[in-house]
Amino acid sequence: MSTERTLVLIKPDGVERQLTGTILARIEAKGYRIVELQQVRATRELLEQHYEEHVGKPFYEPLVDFMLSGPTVAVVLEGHRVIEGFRSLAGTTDPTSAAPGTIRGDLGRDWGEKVQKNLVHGSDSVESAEREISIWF
Ligand code: RTP
Ligand code: MG
Repeated sequence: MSTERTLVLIKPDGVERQLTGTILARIEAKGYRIVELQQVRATRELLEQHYEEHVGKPFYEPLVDFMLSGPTVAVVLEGHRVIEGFRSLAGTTDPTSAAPGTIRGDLGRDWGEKVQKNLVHGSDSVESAEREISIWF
């Protein structure tokens, strides 16, 4: 059985642009099940845990400031190979080069800023998913 759970975040740019419904509709159309969902204001402490692998990188501080700029919608998805599947649905990190047909490729904008405001986050492994779900829920 390879039913997995993954943590998806609709980041503050997605919530601000009122794309929550559009993004969730794409996820549901793909067949993934929403098992948890809540809108939250992240704290600096929460983000420090969530982004621990990026602490010290040049984009870390702008990333945290961006994530503090407004509410985030946190979602737990369940499905067959959903970790890889959601990242495929999301597209590559940079919205400019993300493929058309993906969330970032179709809906993401290049804001010309230090951090990639790329609408969504998705866990990248089973271990990350477990760790991140326990941080947000
Ligand atoms: P995510 O974790 O959000 O699903 O995205 P990802 O795996 O594609 O990207 P990752 O390398 O884990 O980076 C986390 C988030 O940091 C921002 N970032 N900006 N300016 C930059 O070069 C840069 N690099 C990363 C993005 O918001 C990225 O999603
Ligand atoms: Mg990542």
